[in-house]
Formats: sequence, structure tokens, C-alpha cells
Amino acid sequence: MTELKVLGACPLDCPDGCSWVVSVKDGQAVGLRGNPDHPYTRGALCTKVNRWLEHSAQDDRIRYPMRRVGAKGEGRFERITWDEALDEIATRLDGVVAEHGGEAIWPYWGTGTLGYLQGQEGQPGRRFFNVLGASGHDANICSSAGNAGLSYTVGSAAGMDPEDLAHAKLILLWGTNPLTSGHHVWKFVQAARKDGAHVVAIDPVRTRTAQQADEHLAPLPGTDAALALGLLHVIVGLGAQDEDFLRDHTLGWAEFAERIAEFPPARAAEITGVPAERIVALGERIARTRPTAIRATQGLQRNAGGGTTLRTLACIPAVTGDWARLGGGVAGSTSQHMRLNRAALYRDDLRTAPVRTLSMSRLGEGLLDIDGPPVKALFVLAANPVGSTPHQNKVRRGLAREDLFTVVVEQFPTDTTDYADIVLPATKQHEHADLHDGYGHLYLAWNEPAVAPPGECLPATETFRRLARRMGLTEPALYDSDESLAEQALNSPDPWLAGITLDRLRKEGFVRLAVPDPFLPYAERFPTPSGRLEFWSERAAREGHDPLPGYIPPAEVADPERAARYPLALISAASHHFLNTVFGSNPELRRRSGGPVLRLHPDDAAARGLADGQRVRAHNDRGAFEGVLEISDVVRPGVAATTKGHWAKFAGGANVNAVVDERDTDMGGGPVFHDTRVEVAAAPED
Ligand SMILES: Nc1nc2c(c(=O)[nH]1)N[C@H]1C(S)=C(S)[C@@H](COP(=O)(O)OP(=O)(O)OC[C@H]3O[C@@H](n4cnc5c(=O)[nH]c(N)nc54)[C@H](O)[C@@H]3O)O[C@H]1N2
Ligand SMILES: Nc1nc2c(c(=O)[nH]1)N[C@H]1C(S)=C(S)[C@@H](COP(=O)(O)OP(=O)(O)OC[C@H]3O[C@@H](n4cnc5c(=O)[nH]c(N)nc54)[C@H](O)[C@@H]3O)O[C@H]1N2
Ligand SMILES: [Mo]
Repeated sequence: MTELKVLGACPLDCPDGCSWVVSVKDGQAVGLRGNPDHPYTRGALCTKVNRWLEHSAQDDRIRYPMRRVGAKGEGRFERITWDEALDEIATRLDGVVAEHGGEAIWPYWGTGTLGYLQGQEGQPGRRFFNVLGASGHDANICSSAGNAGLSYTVGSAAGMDPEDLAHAKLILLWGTNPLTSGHHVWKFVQAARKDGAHVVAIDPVRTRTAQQADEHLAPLPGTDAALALGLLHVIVGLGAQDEDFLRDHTLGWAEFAERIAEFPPARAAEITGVPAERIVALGERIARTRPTAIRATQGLQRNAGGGTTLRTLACIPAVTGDWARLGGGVAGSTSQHMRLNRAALYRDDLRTAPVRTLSMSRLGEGLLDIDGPPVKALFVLAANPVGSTPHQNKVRRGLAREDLFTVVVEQFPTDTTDYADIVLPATKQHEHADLHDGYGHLYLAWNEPAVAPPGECLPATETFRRLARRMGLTEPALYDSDESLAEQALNSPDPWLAGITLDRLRKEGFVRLAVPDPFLPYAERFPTPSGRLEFWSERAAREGHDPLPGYIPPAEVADPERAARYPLALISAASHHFLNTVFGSNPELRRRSGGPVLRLHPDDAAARGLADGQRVRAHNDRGAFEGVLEISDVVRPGVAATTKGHWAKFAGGANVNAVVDERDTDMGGGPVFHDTRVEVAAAPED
């Protein structure tokens, strides 16, 4: 039989949103590779997704509905039929609504797939839960702090097209590790370099990316805004500010200039731990290099002042006028350039009364401390909170509640499914249809199902249609087909979406937003209340923040009392081998990851009498996790580095989130993964 090529898209939570091609023979997927025609993917996937088909066929794949038979957390299940599963869920949800009201249901959705149909914003269940009057879910685990900060300054969290990094002459890779967390941007960095651009990495850790940069600055975690203000101090000291841009396109420059004056390089050096002469040198380089681009993603916003950090960083290209130049500005997420018709897709208007919103980053609190009504049913979709959410032990205590009914829609038996009452088997991307964009580029894509699902796996959209029918819900919008949902989402008045239809996406696989070329989103106008880039933000002031960008120290990292007990500042960034916790049970990727590794500077290891390669335990008053010690000067003294994504059940029962606090960032309600202190010691013998 001939081989069929089916166009699809990687659904994972990564800026690159790759386009892929599945080869199908005799109804089986026999190959999957990056789409060579996609300008951002250019034929390459990544270490992880190269194993997609092997991962999908793993023995531990969940293929049937299951009911818990062991204790919560034990992970013992029996196979049941879909009828039994739907009956039990319908009965339990009806009971919860009758006794406690709809808000006692928490639809907890995560980032396992970013598809508009199967994942993003909880869409497959969103209409269903709206009809039931369930609580809202604030998916603040990733970017909400930075989004909030950027939107005060710029009016949007979206900035320049990352492809335009190719036109920059100076690139600051600021708290981002693209060679691990989204490598497709690298070719644009390299293109700029070919044209003479200088590349600077700003990261407490000398990462893969920092090792490839021309220069590396290693600030203490959470001090980036002070660094930004120190750099601006140098720029303004040289008179290198763009007076025309400041006059015509910004608000509050006089006031912000006073704030900058408070941060001479010596002060910035004291706060950040970066030598003053390095700050002066980089400030001078920015002052004389047009355009300068800043690539800032999520890593540097996971701190007490994470929102303010991004708010302040976005001011640099305003002072230099680079927002008006191709190749200048901040290249972060492009999500907010994608103005699909979310209202039509989500149908929040189906709610008959306003509902409360619960915080994804505070699952432990949501399950243990919140009343009026307490959460009685938790519906987890495309998320693995035991592995990914702060304060693992608290989350476990919440999930262990006997009076909580938990449903998890999953592909693999994760640390979270272990607590489920019912597990429902979910299809994977090459088995279902979906509509995608990417948060690091400007393309939309359609993912055509390539093969039939294994066992009794269902797309989540179909799962919720069946559940709605079982519960006797009559709202017609609950029964729309996948294609109809995609069409509703694409039916947007936004001019950049003009001409992008489902038919066209199906035919072409992917389509670029109809943005102007060259793309200078804010050369004329910023989408702030004033239409200008707002150094001074009335809206920020109204919402309880400093009207000006500034510096907010990390909470735990900068706390001397905490530092005395737990001397090491811990960072747990992206693992090269997993995507959050996805792929965490793939034998080859687990082997390559070496399990959790904890890196310490030679001085810190020596002070504790620890040897390279030994098992160590990092702990604080919230919990502990274990890993293998790697002694290396890639981390600065006082900093410990590990990675996220390891499954607790393969790592001795806990991963790094056992030590992370359930505490909000300054704005946006984000988590503070990298604002954590620990002590490290030899692991106890078993
Ligand atoms: N391989 C792989 N790729 C991924 C992911 C993954 O798990 N694995 N996760 C995906 C997701 S969900 C996201 S959100 C993105 C995240 O992608 P990134 O934004 O790159 O996020 P991180 O890896 O968390 O952090 C990036 C860098 O920030 C540094 N950092 C930490 N704290 C600070 C700080 O205070 N200041 C500065 N300057 N640097 C700091 C870390 O050392 C790290 O090297 O990646 C996506 N891509
Ligand atoms: N310590 C520490 N923790 C972190 C971070 C950090 O930097 N440090 N980063 C945080 C970040 S940036 C993020 S975004 C969060 C992510 O946290 P989560 O949103 O919980 O993401 P994952 O842990 O990857 O879990 C996603 C789950 O979805 C499942 N899944 C995948 N595709 C589908 C599908 O199509 N349907 C269904 N039903 N399920 C599917 C996968 O099998 C996986 O178990 O983690 C955060 N956790
Ligand atoms: Mo994320």
C-alpha cells in the first residue's frame, strides 16, 4: 500500500509550535518528522518529539477507562467500560451540584496540549462546565506574571516577531534557554550573528545557550529588573536615549528617568551580583547598537517580582527607540497577536451566574483551605499537577481527601492519575483533530488525525459530548463537531485572520497571520490606554501597583532569615529531555536525563563535604527531593540548579516541587518556582 503524508502540528507547550508530517501505511503511523516547508520548523523537531510515535505506543499508555481500586495515591485501577465510567461521573457530578452547587466542581486544565479544541483554556470541557456553573480556572502557572507586567508597559504581552531577531545587531537572551526550551528560534539568532550581531545570555546558570553566546552575565535569581535599571542608567548617562521616540510614543518619561537615576551601576551590581564594570560595558554596548532585541520568555518571571521584571525590561527598547525598528523590541510570547474568536469557542455566556475563579498555581490551597463551597469534584485535563504545581506535599494532601471525587483525562499513568477515582483515556495528537498556533511565531496550523486511536481512547471533545448526553444536558452548543468548533474559533473580525479558514488550513497545513510586512507592531501606536508605551501606568496604580516600573526583590531568595536556614537559591528550569512532565515515563529520555541532577558550585559542594556523582537531598520546611550531585561552575556560588519534569514516582517519591512554595508573584498570580531556598546534604542511606 502507498504511504500517506498527513500534515499536523506538535501540540506541546513550547513556543515553537512545530508543523509536522506523519507518514501512514496500512493505517499505522510509520514516521513523523518536522515539516520542511514550515518557515519556523524547517524540517526539524526536537530530542523529545523525535520520539513521539515510540512514546505514544509505550506499554504504559492508558487505553481504557479505569476505576480506582486501591487507596488514593496508590495508583491501583481496574478496567471499566465507557458506559460505567460515564454513569459514575454523571451521577457524582449531579450529586455535587445538587448538594454544593456547580462551583464545587473545579475543571483543572493544564498545558499538555495547546490545541484550541483538545486543550487550550480547557476548551473541550469549557462549555460543559459553563453549563454546570463550575468554578473558573485561572491557568496562571506559566506566563501570567510576565503577561501582566508587559501589558502595563506595552499594552500587550506580545512583542516583535521572533523571526525578526535575524535583523538585530545585539541580542540579549534574558532568562531564556532556547537551545533547550525552544531551539527553532536559534536559527534567527545565528542569522543575526552572521550579519555581525553580538549575543549576550543573562542567566544565573551557564546553560547550553549561555555557552553558545558571545557573553554571559550571571545575576542572582530575581534581580533582573535592577540589572535593567542599571543598564538604563548607563544608557541615559551617555545621552543615548531616543528623545524623538520618547516624546512621540511614551508616557511618563520624566518620572521614569528619576527612577532610573536611583540605580547607578554600583547599586545594580550590589543587588545583582554582576560586577559594575560588566553592567557599564553592556550598557555602553546597548547605547551604541541599533537595533537591540531582547528575547525574554518565562524563566525570569518565576519570582516574587516576576511581573515587574518584564514590565521593566520592556522599557529598554522604549528608551532606545528600538520598538520602532525592525529587529528591535522584546520578543516574548506571540500569543496575544493571535486573536481568534475565543468568546465563541469558550461560550462563557452559557454560565447563568458569575462564578469564582480558582488558581492553578495554588491547587493545594484550593483543595484544603477554600470554602464556600469546598471543592468536591476535580476534573483534571491535560495537566499533571502532582509533578508540576508548587508545594507537592500540600497538593498530595488535597488530592488524598476521601470526600473529593477526582477524574483525570490522561494518556499516561502519571503522579496525578494515581489519585484519580476515574481515569479516562485520551487520544494523542496524531489520533485527533486540532487547531493550533505557536506562542513563538505567527502561524496557525491544522492538525489532521492520521491514525485511529489505540484501545478505547477518545478525543477530549468527544468525551465531553458523551458526558453531556449522559447527563441529559440540552444546550445545543455542547454537541458541536470538532470542525464546527474550529470554524467558530477562526470566525474572528481580526484583520490579521482575514482569509484564514478551516478549508485553507486543511489544504495548506499552516498559514501565517496576515500581518503587515515588515512587522512593526508598535511603531505607530501601543495598545495601552494612552496609545503610548506607558512608563507611567495609571492602570497599574489603580490595580495596586507602583505606577512606575521598578525593582521588587525576590521574596525567599532575598530573605536573610530564610537564607540563614536554607543558604542555596534553587532554580528548576526546563529539562532538555522532557516537556514539563510529558515524556517523563519514556525509558530512553529518562535514561538520557540521568534522573534529577542537582548542580552545585565547587565551593558550595566543598563546604558541605559533598562529592561529584553522589546522591544528595535538597530540603526546606516544605519538603525534600533527591538527585545526583553534579559539581560544576556553570552555577554561581550560592545557587543550586536542577530541572523540572521528572516524575516523582521515578525519583524516590518527590520531585523539585516538593520544596517550592505556593505563593503568588507580584502580579498575574503566577508561581515562584525560581524563588526558592534549600539546603543540600548527602541523601540518607535506604
Ligand atoms: N526541553 C524543554 N523545553 C521546554 C519546556 C521543557 O520543560 N523542556 N517547557 C516549555 C515551557 S512550558 C515553557 S514555559 C518554556 C520555558 O522556557 P524558558 O523561558 O527558557 O524557561 P526556563 O527553562 O524555566 O528558564 C530559562 C532560564 O532562565 C533562567 N533563570 C531562572 N531564574 C532566573 C532569573 O531570575 N533571572 C534570569 N535572568 N534567569 C533566570 C534559568 O536558569 C533558565 O536557564 O519552555 C518550553 N520548552
Ligand atoms: N519546578 C518547576 N515546576 C514547573 C515549572 C518550572 O519551571 N519549575 N514550569 C511550569 C510551567 S512553565 C508549566 S507550563 C507547568 C506545566 O504543568 P502542566 O500543565 O501540569 O503540564 P505537564 O506536567 O506537562 O502535564 C501535562 C499532562 O497532560 C497530558 N497530555 C498531553 N496531551 C494531552 C491531550 O491531548 N489530552 C489530555 N487529556 N492530556 C494530555 C500529559 O500526558 C501530561 O501528563 O509546569 C510548571 N512547573
Ligand atoms: Mo510553561
